[in-house]
Amino acid sequence: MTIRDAMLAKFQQRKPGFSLDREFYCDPDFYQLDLENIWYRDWLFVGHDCELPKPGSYLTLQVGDYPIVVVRDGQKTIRAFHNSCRHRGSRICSAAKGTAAKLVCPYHQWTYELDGRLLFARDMGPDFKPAEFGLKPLHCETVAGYVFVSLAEQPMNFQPVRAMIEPYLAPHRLTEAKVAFEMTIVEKGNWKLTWENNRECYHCAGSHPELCRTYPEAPGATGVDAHEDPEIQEHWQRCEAAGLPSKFQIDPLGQFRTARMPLLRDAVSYTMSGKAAVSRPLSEGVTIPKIGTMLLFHYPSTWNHMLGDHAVSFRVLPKGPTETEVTTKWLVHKDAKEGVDYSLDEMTKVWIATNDQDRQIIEENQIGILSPAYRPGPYSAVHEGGVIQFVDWYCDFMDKRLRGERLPHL
Ligand code: 3BY
Ligand code: FES
Ligand code: FE
Repeated sequence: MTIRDAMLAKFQQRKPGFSLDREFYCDPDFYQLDLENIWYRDWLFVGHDCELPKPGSYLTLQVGDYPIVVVRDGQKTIRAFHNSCRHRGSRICSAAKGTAAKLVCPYHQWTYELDGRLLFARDMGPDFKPAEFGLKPLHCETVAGYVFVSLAEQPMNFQPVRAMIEPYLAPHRLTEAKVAFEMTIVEKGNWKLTWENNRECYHCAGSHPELCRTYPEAPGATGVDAHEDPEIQEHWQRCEAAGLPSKFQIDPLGQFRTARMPLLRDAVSYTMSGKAAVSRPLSEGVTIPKIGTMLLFHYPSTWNHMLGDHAVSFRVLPKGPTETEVTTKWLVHKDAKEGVDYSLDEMTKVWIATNDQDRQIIEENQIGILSPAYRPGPYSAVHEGGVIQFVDWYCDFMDKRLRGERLPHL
């Protein structure tokens, strides 16, 4: 039986509402199927366009086997390329971020224009045609301050993502932002465990004392049954009346969602006091005091919290069958000054603590799953509706991909 058939058989046999079999969380061959069918084919959040402020600004990342560079070209267009030289393949940019007038390979100095064209290659002979050796481009889309790339030759249609998330993000002006602080952690757990943990707040009371000061444990806030919660309904009505798109929306395949959720009591931000962390707000046109948090996820690479005063984005990247990298960025208005308009410590304290708590939970979850005694267990329908949604999305999506079925977005 091939690995593909083994995975398909597991989808056939799986008990809905239960966690997955062990292989999904640790087997290197299953991990490879995840890479090939999800990570190498879907739109992935890579960073914010404010991180590429001028021509020549670039950022790099590694998605599975693929090194990628995202760069703003001379016309200010954001482009993405395979970060692999067309001479003998060396990685070109190795810094996480930087600025370069041209992209110069460190090995033999082949020099590329910011739009990927090969400009210069020393002593390659009269027959050498530089036009044939430009950097290989990736599909790249920018929406409301978010940059997405796809490694697929024929990517999924980005239009449905754009149509849903643009109006929700627009009031938060991520295009006018700067990254005030960022942090990357590695969780020793499969990427799906990172997501399962993110999609529920069943664990919050036990693990997140700082976050629980402001973020509601009510299952509707994190999960998929917000419609049943009168407080959330009331919040949507108030926010939408004030011109802020707020209602829960999820795409037909379940891959991305937007919703604006209330915070607890008088809280307006993720601080220990619940008070705003930034006096010069990021969001604009907000005429009501409590807008809560706009939650956006897009599987498999990002979840986000948009507040009135600042925003927090999270990027997930798989590093191995049992290793996942999570990068968190705190965004403020580009003119906000540290020490004057905000204190970094006040703004970052809650999520630095929360991320570390989540890392520990995920690592313990992974260790327990690695035990041969592990068997899939039942999710709480009350608190873990979001996890059930994620796992159903994953299984359905992979099943269709492995069978070569057309997905509606394609
Ligand atoms: O990190 C998140 O986005 C979710 C919601 C709050 C905590 N966690 C369950
Ligand atoms: Fe890049 Fe030789 S590998 S110049
Ligand atoms: Fe958590």
